Amino acid sequence: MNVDSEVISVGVIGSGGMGARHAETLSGTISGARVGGVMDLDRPRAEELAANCGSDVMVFEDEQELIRHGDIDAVVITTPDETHAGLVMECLQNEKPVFCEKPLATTAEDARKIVDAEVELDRKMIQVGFMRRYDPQHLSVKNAIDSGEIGRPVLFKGTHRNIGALEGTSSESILVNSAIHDLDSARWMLGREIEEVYVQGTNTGAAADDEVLDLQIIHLNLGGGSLANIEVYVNAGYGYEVDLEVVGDEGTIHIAPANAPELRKERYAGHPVEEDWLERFPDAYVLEMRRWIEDLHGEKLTGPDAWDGYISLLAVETCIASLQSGSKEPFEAPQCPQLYKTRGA
Ligand code: ISE
Repeated sequence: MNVDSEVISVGVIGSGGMGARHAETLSGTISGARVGGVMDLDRPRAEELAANCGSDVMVFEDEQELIRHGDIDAVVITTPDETHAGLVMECLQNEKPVFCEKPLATTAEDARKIVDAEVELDRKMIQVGFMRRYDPQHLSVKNAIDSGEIGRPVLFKGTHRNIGALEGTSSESILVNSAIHDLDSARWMLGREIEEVYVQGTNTGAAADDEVLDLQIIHLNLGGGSLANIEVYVNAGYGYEVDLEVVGDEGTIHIAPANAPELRKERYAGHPVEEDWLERFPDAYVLEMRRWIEDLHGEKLTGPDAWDGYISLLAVETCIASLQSGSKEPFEAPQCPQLYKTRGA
């Protein structure tokens, strides 16, 4: 792509769970890349992560200093959602390729500004962390659909459960922070654009907060007779689960139920459930980083891009409108710029 260095020096902004996972992957598992710097407002945590990633990893307290540093070739952003848009823009202004965790921004308006800035550069610089697209279980379902094994896919049935809501969760932030994965997944799996959304929510009473609609059901119409039905429940309590079945007119396909084998013993049959996304998607996180680095060494970026980040936020905002109006809301995707039409492999 546009990184000439034999070993790409990546600056990681944010040293929490996701930042640490990506940094450790980059320094431990992937050839052609290294962690060049770590930034976090929590300096001791940044220092600890930097030390885990090598002896010569720089530690920054200022994001812009990291982005602008001459020895940083590319950037990974894993900071809180509301900081993403500003940091991605800063990367574009400095012409540094950037891998940004989802969501790309917290409003579609900010995501559109990013798209416009990237189109202006006329070069894809951004990958968004929709890691389900790299999850081997999701990929085997996607490959089956694309090879015609279940005929014409007509229904995406998704379940997305978190063990407990993040601090400060609101009915809207569940859509911005969690359901955005499912909206992207439905578009990607079915290869169609959303045309209409309808969202209902309820407060389950599972957590102290009785205002938040912590269980939401999203209905999507993706055109051509394709539908999606997605449950997002952030206070499931028992564990973390992402489940998917796609129904076609010649059969259905379900992702393999778990990473662990099913045990049958003493009138029990079952398997352990992961605690969170880091436990559930270990391979996906490695594969998305590996591919990103390969693409940076190669011709062009092939992963989920700024357009996917933007469209998913437009869909989120339509979901919020539906939640508030209690009605179906139409969704019309804007014209896709040429830059995003050729996605590579
Ligand atoms: C979290 O930020 C993620 O991205 C997880 O994949 C998702 O399942 C969770 O709901 C989000 O809070």
